[in-house]
Amino acid sequence: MRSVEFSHVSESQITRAIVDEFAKEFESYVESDVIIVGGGPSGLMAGKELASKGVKVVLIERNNYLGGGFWLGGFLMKKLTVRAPAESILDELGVPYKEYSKGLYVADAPHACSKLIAATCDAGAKILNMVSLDDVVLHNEQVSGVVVNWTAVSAIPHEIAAIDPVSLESKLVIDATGHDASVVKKLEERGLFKTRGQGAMWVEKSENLVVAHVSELYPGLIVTGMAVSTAYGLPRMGPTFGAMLLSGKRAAEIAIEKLKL
Ligand code: 48H
Repeated sequence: MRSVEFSHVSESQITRAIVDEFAKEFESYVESDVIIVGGGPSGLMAGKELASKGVKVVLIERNNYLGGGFWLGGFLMKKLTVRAPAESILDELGVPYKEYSKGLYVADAPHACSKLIAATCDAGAKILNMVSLDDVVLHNEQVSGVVVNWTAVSAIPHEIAAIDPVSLESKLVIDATGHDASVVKKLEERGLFKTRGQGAMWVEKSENLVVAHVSELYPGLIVTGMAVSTAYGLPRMGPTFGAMLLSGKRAAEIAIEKLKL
């Protein structure tokens, strides 16, 4: 192999580059238009749509990796399905797929997931990974941001270190935390909403209902993806992702309408 001469850069300069750039970016997102909690297919899709329309958006993901359930499709078999008309989103993202039967499309999950992540980042959404939702900011009965902490903090027993979280403010928050509906549950803890819990499997009903129920569930809080099923007690759809992508798109449309007011 031919030798390669890398540029002369010190260890301290590498550290400075990381600290400086993180601090600048983090500071600029302490206040944003929209905070999305959850980086699965619905959250990524909402982030891509919002950022591509010039909305200042930050996406918070508790894991190191983005994508949620979109990496695997179903049953550890890394093939994902969407039903018509959601193949239009695969077209938009440039994801190859095949029509398996009428109106049912199959794609490679890692390929689709990485295209969606790249599209969201390319559109300009900022990502905070390894950061978990701790609470909501509530001003005058309006969700006005989130309280967050490093995910690693939750692994430290409280007796060893009590590490306070910080707040990020926004005009709107989107709950895209999947089955957990973590943001909605923060309202439930205070008696402000009653989640109905996810319904049983019924694919034919489920996807239409999920997209139709994407809404501002509480002032300042829009819900999307599987969090919609959990919040409103809708049937689940199993390993098919059309409603996740289209509900993310719908959440972005609702957010844009609200931001115009
Ligand atoms: C920060 C958090 C927190 C938190 C969770 O589960 P997801 O893929 O969610 P969706 O709704 O975009 O897609 C659901 C889909 O993957 C699925 O499970 C389907 C279609 N199931 C159907 C069925 O019948 O079972 O992604 C949610 C993301 C994950 O990356 C979590 O790590 C993250 O949200 N998250 N991030 N703080 N408190 N809670």
